[in-house]
Amino acid sequence: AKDFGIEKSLKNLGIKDENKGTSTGGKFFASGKSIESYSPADGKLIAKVKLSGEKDYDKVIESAQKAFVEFRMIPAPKRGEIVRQLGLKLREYKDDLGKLVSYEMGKSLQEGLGEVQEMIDICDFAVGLSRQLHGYTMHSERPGHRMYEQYHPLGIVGIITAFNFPVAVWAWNTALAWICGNVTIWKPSEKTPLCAIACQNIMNEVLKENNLAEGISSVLVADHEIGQKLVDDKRVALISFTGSTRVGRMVSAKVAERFGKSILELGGNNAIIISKDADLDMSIIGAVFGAVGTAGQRCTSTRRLIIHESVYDEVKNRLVKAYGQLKIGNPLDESNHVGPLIDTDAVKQYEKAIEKCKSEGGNFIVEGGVLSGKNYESGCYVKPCIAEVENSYEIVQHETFAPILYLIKYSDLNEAIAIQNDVPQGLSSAIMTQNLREAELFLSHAGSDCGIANVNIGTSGAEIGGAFGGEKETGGGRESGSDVWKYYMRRQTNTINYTTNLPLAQGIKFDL
Ligand code: UN1
Repeated sequence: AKDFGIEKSLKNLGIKDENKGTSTGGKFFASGKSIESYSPADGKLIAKVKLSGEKDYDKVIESAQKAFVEFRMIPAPKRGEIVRQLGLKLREYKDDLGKLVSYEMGKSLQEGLGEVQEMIDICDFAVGLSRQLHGYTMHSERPGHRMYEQYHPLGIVGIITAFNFPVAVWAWNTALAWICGNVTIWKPSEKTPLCAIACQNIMNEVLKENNLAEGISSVLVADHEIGQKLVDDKRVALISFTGSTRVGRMVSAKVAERFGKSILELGGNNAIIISKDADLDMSIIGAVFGAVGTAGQRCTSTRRLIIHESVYDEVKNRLVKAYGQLKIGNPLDESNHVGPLIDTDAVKQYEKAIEKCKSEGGNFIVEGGVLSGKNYESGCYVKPCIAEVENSYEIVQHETFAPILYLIKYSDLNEAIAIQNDVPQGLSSAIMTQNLREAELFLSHAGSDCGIANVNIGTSGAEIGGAFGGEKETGGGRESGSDVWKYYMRRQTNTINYTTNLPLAQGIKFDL
C-alpha cells in the first residue's frame, strides 16, 4: 500500500493501474509499448502507461488541424472563459495534483502544491490577457491611410516539457496558447507520465462541459522518437521546448531548418552574489532553499555562491550548520526539507559530478553521498553537498541537476559580476546586498547577463507575471507573463486606404 493518501488522489485524478498515453480531448488511446512509472519517493510502482505510437501521432495532428480551424474563430475572451474554467478545476484538484507531482516527481508536497498554484495563477493571468491582445496603431505617411498591427493565432503549438516541473510548464504554455487561438499538443517527459495524464483528464472535463471539439488540447505520452516527429513536423507552427541544452540545441536547429518558431528554456547555472553588505540571515535561507529545493532539480536552482572575502568564512560556517539541519526523506512528509532525485540515473550523474569536482581540485566542506536503508529504498536519495571551487572548473561550468552547491570567493564586485557571467548559461542570478550602488550596478547593463536578475531574493521561485527564461545557452526563450503571449501569435501589419487616390509610399511616382 502507498502512504499519505496517494491512492485516493490517484483515483480522483482518473489514474488507473494501466493507462493509455494519447488523448485529443476525449477518450484515451495508445498503440505503443508500455512503460512503468515508479515513485522516487518510495520506489513503488505507481501505474503503467501505454505510450503513443506513430499512428496515434498522426491522429493527434489531424485532430489538432481540424480543431484549429474552429477554435481560431472563437473570440479571444470566450477562449479566456475556457481557461478560466480550467483555473477553477485546478483549484478543485489542487491537493490531489500537488500530491501526485510530489509522489511521481519527488519534490516536496509544498513545492508540488506551489506548482499547481502556478498553473492557477497563469490561468488567471491569461483570462485577463484574453481581452488585451493589443496591437499598435500608427500614422501612415500617406494621406487618407490608416495603419495598424494585429496578432493572429499561429496554429498548432507543440509543448515538450521536462520532468522537474511536470505540470506547471504545460499550463504556462497552454493557457497563453489557447487564449491566443492556438491548439496544443503536449509531449511530457516520460519520467512523469501520470502527471500529464492527470492534467489532460482535468482539461478533458472542461472541454466536455463546454462541448468543445477534440484536438484543442492533446497529449502524447511518448518516447523521444515521437518528440522528434513533432519537432520536425511542418504542421506544428511553434515548438516550446523545456529541457537540456544538449537536446535544445538539436531542437532549435531542426525547427529553424523548417522556419518554424521555437521557445527554448534550457539549462541554467545560477549564482547568488553575497556581498559584504548582505543581510546574512536572509542570504543563508535564500541560498539553502535555492540549492536544495526540488533537490537541486530546478533550472533556476542555485548552483554557485559568489561570496565576498570579508564574509566568506562566516557564510561558509553558517551554511555547514544549516546543511547539518536538513532532513532528507519522503517528500510527502512535510517535516522533510529534501526529497529524492528523479531516478537512479540522476543519482549516477550526481556521483559523477562530485567525483569530477574532486578531481579538478574541489574541496568539499559538506560531503555528499547516496543514502540507503530504511526510508531510502528507492535509491534516489542523496545528501546535498557543498564544495569550494574555482569558477573555471569544467564541472562548475556545467549544469548538474542535483543539490551540489559551489562556493567561490571574490574581493571586488566587478570581479564577482564577471564570475557570475562567466558560464555558458544565462538563466537566473541574484545579489544579496543592502547597498544601493551594488544593487544597481548588478542590474545595469554592466551587470548580470541573465534573463532573471534579483536583489535580496534567491535565484529560484520566479513569479508567473514576469517573462521567464534566459540568455546564451539557456536558449533565449521566454514563457508565462508580461508580453510573452506575442510569441504565440503571428504579427500582421495592415494598411488601409480610404481615399480615391493611390499614392505610393516613399513618394514614388508611377503614372499610366
Ligand atoms: C524550471 O525549473 O524549469 O522560478 C522552471 C522557478 C519556477 C520555475 C522553474 N517558478 O523556480
